[in-house]
Amino acid sequence: MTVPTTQAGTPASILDTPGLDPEETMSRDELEVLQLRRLQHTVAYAYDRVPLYRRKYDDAGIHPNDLRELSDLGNFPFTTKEDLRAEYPFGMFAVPQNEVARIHASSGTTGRPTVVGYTQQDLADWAKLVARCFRASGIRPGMKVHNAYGYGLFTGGLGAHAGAEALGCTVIPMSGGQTERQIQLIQDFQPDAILATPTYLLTIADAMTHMGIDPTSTSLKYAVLGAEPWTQEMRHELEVTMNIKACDIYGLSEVMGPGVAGESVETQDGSHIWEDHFRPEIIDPFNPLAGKENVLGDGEHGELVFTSLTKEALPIIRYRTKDLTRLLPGTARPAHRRMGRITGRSDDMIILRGVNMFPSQIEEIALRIPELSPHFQLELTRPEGQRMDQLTVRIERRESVTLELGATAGHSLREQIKIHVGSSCTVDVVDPGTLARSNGKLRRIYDLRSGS
Ligand code: DLL
Repeated sequence: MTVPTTQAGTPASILDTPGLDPEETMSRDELEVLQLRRLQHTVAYAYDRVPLYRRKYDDAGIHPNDLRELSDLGNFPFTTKEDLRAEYPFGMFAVPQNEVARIHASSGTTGRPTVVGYTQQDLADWAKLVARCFRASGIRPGMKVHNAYGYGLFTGGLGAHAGAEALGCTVIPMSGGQTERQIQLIQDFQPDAILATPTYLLTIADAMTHMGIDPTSTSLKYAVLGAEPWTQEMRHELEVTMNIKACDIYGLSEVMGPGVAGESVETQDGSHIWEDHFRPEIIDPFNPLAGKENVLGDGEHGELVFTSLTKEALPIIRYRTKDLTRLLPGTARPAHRRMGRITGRSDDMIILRGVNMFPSQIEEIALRIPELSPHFQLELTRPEGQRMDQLTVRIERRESVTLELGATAGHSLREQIKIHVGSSCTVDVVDPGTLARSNGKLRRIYDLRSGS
């Protein structure tokens, strides 16, 4: 999501939304008092109960008592995905197993899965925060909500489910996949809102058209989309195609799941981080030394780092998300800072002939060319005997566009990428309906370079 840099101000009417939590309307000063109290508790709690934190802090010569003001957090060591993997499965848990009410885990495609746990209190806090996001996105108690996030070990399905219930909605627990059935149920049950990844909502809209259903004619009015990067251009595409208001929801399993941050429908200017439960920091990912001088200021781009302030089963301190963004002042919830658009993850960055690029940049450029669809893949190859990597953007032309016009649009995409990203690539415009569709988080990059 592209976010304006200036603070838009907060019309009083937004803060009059019925049912807001008191923490949503408190002042920044009040919020920081609460943060410091909770932070001091969490760091001491983690040090007492989780051997990894004790070891790390002892090795670094730092103690929870050294945390006297919020910025002192910058002196504590980071926690990484590798730490969680090394402690697989339950080494990071701060409570005995009989107090763990739920376990989730990442898919673990690139190694051991990371396992996270929740006490009953954690689950209640999580549901409250997801409900907060949905309310901000326009959903109200009594509405019917179609949940197309995947149920299971992934935090999306059950996390969104509990949040919608906590808000007082009627939940339709559809999960991901079975697209035709989803569409049938949307037709029959007439939900007001849909929860899905942006690319899966695109799949649904696309399939509706193929089934002869006008996607603008459904009962849906709101969509709360997340779990993968998406752009302002994608928001526009989905809002127009489906005649809905689409807001962002952000989160990650290691920190909680969906609901760490959520966007307001009135401003649609990026997700507010719920700072009564999480303390965000931005660091330089390429110089991630501990020490508060390495924490970047608000507005500066870098890697997002989170510390949980209330979690019991899995307190997480200075977790490096690998998500690249910046912190911006709060608008619709003035005390809570917003996160800018996530440009990408540091591990999704393509380095092509020395130029850094992210799939979201291609999305942004491609969607401004009317003949091209939002369905695209990026293929990285290194042709035999060559030292340079090659990027091929494979993208579908829109249904109504001829082969010739599609090819011209492809040339234009190649030019625009050269101008805006600064690197040459090949663009292959393919027939509509030929690229794999998303069922949840879409894989955009196919890295076919030998040895990778
Ligand atoms: O994707 C949690 C979630 C579920 C969020 C449903 C929103 C909706 P993980 O599977 O642990 O958790 O993946 C977390 O997904 O570090 C980001 O890279 C990415 N991500 C999540 N939300 C957004 C978003 C869930 N709104 C990883 N925009 C994170 C961009 C997102 N990227």
